[in-house]
This record gives sequence, C-alpha cells and structure tokens, in this order.
Amino acid sequence: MGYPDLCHVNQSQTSFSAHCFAGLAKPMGLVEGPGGLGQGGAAATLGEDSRESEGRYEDYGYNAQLSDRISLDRNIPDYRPKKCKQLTYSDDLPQISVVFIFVNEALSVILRSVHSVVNHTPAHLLKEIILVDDNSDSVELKFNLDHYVNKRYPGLVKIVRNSKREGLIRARIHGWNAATAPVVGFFDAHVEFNTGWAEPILTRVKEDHTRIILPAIDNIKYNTFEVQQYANAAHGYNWGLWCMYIIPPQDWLDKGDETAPIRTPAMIGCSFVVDREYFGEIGLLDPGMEVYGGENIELGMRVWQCGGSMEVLPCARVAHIERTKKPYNNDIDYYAKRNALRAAEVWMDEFKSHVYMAWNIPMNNPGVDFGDVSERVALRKKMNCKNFRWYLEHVYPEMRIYNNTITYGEVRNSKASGYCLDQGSEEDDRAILYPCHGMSSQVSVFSFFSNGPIISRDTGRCLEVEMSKDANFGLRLVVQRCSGQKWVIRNWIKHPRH
Ligand SMILES: [Mn+2]
Repeated sequence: MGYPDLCHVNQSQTSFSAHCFAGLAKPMGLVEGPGGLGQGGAAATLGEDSRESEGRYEDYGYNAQLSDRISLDRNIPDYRPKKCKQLTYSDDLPQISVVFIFVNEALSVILRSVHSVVNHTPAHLLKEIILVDDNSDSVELKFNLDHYVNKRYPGLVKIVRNSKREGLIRARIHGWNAATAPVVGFFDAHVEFNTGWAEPILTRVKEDHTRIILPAIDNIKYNTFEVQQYANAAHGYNWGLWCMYIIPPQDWLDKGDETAPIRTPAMIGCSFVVDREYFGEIGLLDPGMEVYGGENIELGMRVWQCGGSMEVLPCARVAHIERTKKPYNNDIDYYAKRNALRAAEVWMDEFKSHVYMAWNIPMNNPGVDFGDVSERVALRKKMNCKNFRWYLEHVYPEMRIYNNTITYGEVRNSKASGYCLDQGSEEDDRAILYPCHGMSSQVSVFSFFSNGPIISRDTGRCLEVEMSKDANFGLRLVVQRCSGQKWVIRNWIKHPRH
C-alpha cells in the first residue's frame, strides 16, 4: 500500500499531517485528518444519494455508513467543567493500557476509538492499546484491521482474537491478561475521548490503587454522531441489577465542586479504569458470568464491600454511542437474570431476595441454572469483605429497601380463581383481571395478608370482582362495599424480617 517514507511517525508524536496516511485509510473507505463531516461533534447527515445501506444501520445499532464518512481524527467538544482546565497534574503518572473489546462493530467506529485515544492521551502515558475481538464474523475486522493498525500505529496496538465467542465479560479478562501497564482502562470500542481524560484518572489511581475510576460519560448519537453532554451522574441500579444513571450523592452536590470525584455504587460499564494488579487481587470480573449484564454491578458491590471504592470523575470524559441494538443477540434477558443471581448469591446476603423478587422468580427452585459460585464465595471470605447491609447504608443509601414485604406472587380472587390481578393498558395504567399466566405483570409485591380482602384505607371499600357481560372474560374489577371476597397470593417467597 502506497505510504510514503516522509511520513515516518514515531510514537511520541500525537499530531501528524493527514495526507501521510490517506494512502492507508482511503482504500478501506475511511477518512483521516481534520475537518469534514461531524467535525467538532456536530450532527452529520449523508446526502440524498447515499441511502443504499440501511442494512448496515440495522447490523450495528448505529449509522455505520455515516461513520465511514466522518474523519477518524475529528475533534469533539471539550465538555469538562471549566475548573478542570485549570488543574495541573504530576509529571510522574503511571502508564495505562487501553483495552477495547468488540464483536461485529463497524471498522470505522473501532478505529475512531483508537485514533481518539491516541490523539487525546499524552504519548508517554499510553503504553499500549489492546483490541480484543470476541470472534467477530465480519471479514473487514480481520485483515483490514490488522493491516491498518500495524501500519498506522506500529508497535502500539496488540490484537487478541477469541477463537469462540466468550461474551464481553471474559473478553475483558483476556484483555487484562494481555495488558502490561500498571493501570488498565476497559472501554467499549464505540467511544471518543475528551481532551485531558487520562491525567485526572491516573492521578486518582496513583494516590490510591484501590480506587476504580469511571470517566463521566457523554453521548454520541447513534444516527447523527452528534456529541451531546450528559449531566453529572453516579451510576446506580435497580433490584433487577440493571444499571442506570442516578443523581450524585447529596454531599457531592452540597460541596459545589464540579471537579470532585462522585462516589458511585456501581458502573454503567462502558468504561472504567483500574490498577492492573489490584484488579487481579480482587478477582477481575466474575468469569462464570455469560455475555454481559450484571458484571458491572457486581464489580461495584465487590470493590466497596472488600475495602476499595468506585467513583466518577467529571474532569475525565468519554463520549459513547448508545447503540439501538447489541451484537450479542441471544437471549440477553436470560443472561442478565442468570448473572444477577450469581451476584445476589455471592454478595447480597439476605437482600438477595430483592433480586429474586425483581425478576419474579421463586427463591427455591428458581428454574435458572446460575452455575457454581463457590469460588466467588471463597474469594469474598478470603478478602474478609463487609456485608451487603453495610454497603447499602454507606454507599447506596438511595436504594429502596422493601422491609415490610410479607410475600410476593400472583393475586387470585376467591370468586374467579383462574383470573389474576394484572396491569391494564399503558395508557390508563389501571388494574385489570386477566387469566393467570405467572408472568411479571401479574406478580406483585403486596403488604396485605394473604387470603383476605383488599380494603381501601380511605373509604373502607373493597377491591372485588363483579360479573359483567361487557367486560373482557365477563369479569370486571370494582371497588364496592365489601361482600367477603378474598384474594390469595400464591406464595413465592417469605421475605426475611430484619
Ligand atoms: Mn456500549
């Protein structure tokens, strides 16, 4: 491939002249250098004439065709809080290995992640980039990717190829195995880095190697590649162990310092940085988990319970594409549930019942084979970790605890035993009756005694069933004078009393 000699770039150089590498990118249909579509993080669109590949859009969960036209070197807005730009850092920071894992992503999106980290990290701090290919199907991610990174960043990029699809969790562990710098960052391969992202992170890890650091996340829109700023947030989760952004803790808000680290109970998971040896000591990610989902929450519980911490750094920012579709298209709900049960069994003590409740499964005989957790339980014991109640009180006090749940399960009426209380249509959100099916909408947490009436505290009237020709199934839910109808909960779990 024509790539003239005058373009000798050594690794300590982070800027370069764009024309030098046009010979490498262009034959692959890629664009390098400054300017062009999407520059500065602006929304981009393709012309009317180029709508031929809607198919690729569906494949990747973002507009891959548009991505191909946006420079791998585009700049994005500096969304750091103003005060961050005045901070200075030691010259003596540890180096980082940056791990990107991917399966079936657009080549241009992976390479933009790579370019972006090279362009926005001081060269002396970036020891290496490790690309973990979790057994992608696409041909361009084999030869083209190898060829490109070896020519473009000789000696800087390692590629690890999984011979079978391992899932995100074990793919990251493979990346960790290949890493040699004292600090390792794990990222999805559809991200772009903000100026100055690395220095504050490496400073916090150097001060205390038991801190797991999360860059603050901004959003790259999947359809236009516009980069949008997200508000400062911590990363929490619900009892199903699904992650979500939550408001930062009150003491952080009270402090009024936007550069301060935000304590976080867990992580969304698309990017985190950790001391390499410490990560090994605390057990990496749970290799018994499959695909993805739950591992991000489990790490949060584990690091806090075992004496470390996790925090979001608003001065360190990474923009990330929220894909409309993920490439692991096997039954993600099943794996998320299975992984959640592993985390619950190992880390959550008596609160594990909340996870079973959230997934609407009985604790005895849940019908989900979550595998062997004995090694993870032994790890917890070996590290002498604190209990989950401590974690809830000190790290995640916002989490709602269901203290007075007597039981949960389906609710059936004594006059129409084949029918259960269920959720009505989304528009009016009213309770209805529906043939019992045992699925989530019918399984509820109630604080009334089973085998009794449901009585309104305000009016003393009862929720009962009435025959009605016009209603679905000939039955209607009514609130009326109590006539002695009883409701029975099929008892799925006795919640432990605290
Ligand atoms: Mn992602």
